[in-house]
Amino acid sequence: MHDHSDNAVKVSAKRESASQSMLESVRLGLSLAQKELDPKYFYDARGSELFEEITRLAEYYPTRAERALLVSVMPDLIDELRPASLVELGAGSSSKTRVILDAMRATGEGRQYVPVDVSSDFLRESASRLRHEYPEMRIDPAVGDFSDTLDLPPLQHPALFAFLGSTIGNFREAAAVQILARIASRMRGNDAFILGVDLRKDPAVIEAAYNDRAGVTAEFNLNVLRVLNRELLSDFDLSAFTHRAFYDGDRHRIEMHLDSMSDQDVTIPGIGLVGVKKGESIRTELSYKYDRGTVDALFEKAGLCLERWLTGDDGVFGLALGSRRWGPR
Ligand code: SAH
Ligand code: AVI
Repeated sequence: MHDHSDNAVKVSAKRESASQSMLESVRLGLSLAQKELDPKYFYDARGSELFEEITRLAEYYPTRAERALLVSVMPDLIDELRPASLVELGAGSSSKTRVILDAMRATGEGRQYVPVDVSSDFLRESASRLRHEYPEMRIDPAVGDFSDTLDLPPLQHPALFAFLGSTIGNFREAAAVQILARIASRMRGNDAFILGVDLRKDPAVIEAAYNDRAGVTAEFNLNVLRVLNRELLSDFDLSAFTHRAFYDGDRHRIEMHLDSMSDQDVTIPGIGLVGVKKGESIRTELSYKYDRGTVDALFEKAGLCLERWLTGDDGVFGLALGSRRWGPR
């Protein structure tokens, strides 16, 4: 009984501190000249479902391209690395991860899978499906924000750390390096790391992926306001904002915005009134696109060595295999 109520107190304290940090993050983001929101707030259960829908859109090529690459390289790579565990950051539905889990099953040495995600309910549901599909593996979901800490259960080694889907691209360089360095700090002995990145290509192809005709990306974008209204009791009027996404070829990144259609005052308890002018926007996401050189530089700064760079013949998506750099540079 004690354990149960202690746990309830811990859970409620954790929620309290999460909403306090959301309030701080929103306060800071909306005080900038270019208003900004942290993209992690897209992902409540509905946001995670909308992202899943995005991955099935004709225009959204990254998921299909990464899956094809995983299918072509993972069986041999896993046979070579023979990991006992897989730790995945931002796992979502773990849909593509099954390619890796199947290869781990084939070696007979895969014993543990640790999906890490902020989207708590979605993660737990996905974990319970995985337990049925991979009864021989220990499925240890870890709810958490990898840009803050990486609270992991005890791991079986060698471990393979995976960060797929080009989610690294949603972070500016300094924040991306911090996340990669945090992963590197968890690596022991001959643990390995695999990073999935969307590659630079025809801007029209990239822009289409973030401006689908069915409007799913627009719904996903607006979901951040729905999350804020629920969590912070704010009163954003979703019908007064429209989705806009464009590729910045100089910075090699997509920017996603919510454009305000009118002059409005939004009330956010704990912050107060926030004025948003007609034509002003809130930037909700960046999505950087890479090449081998930029990934190499990120790895270098994070204390990782780029061991292998894998792309399909089409050059659409890249997988970078890394090891921890133990010695001095
Ligand atoms: N890896 C999956 C999902 C990518 S979507 C794929 O490749 O399809 C990005 C995922 O990262 C979402 O599931 C989201 O909830 C999670 N995420 C985003 N920011 C996060 C953060 N700061 N900490 C932990 N998870 C995060
Ligand atoms: C999760 N992340 C890598 C996606 C991306 O492409 O940047 C999120 C997304 N935003 C709009 N569509 C998909």
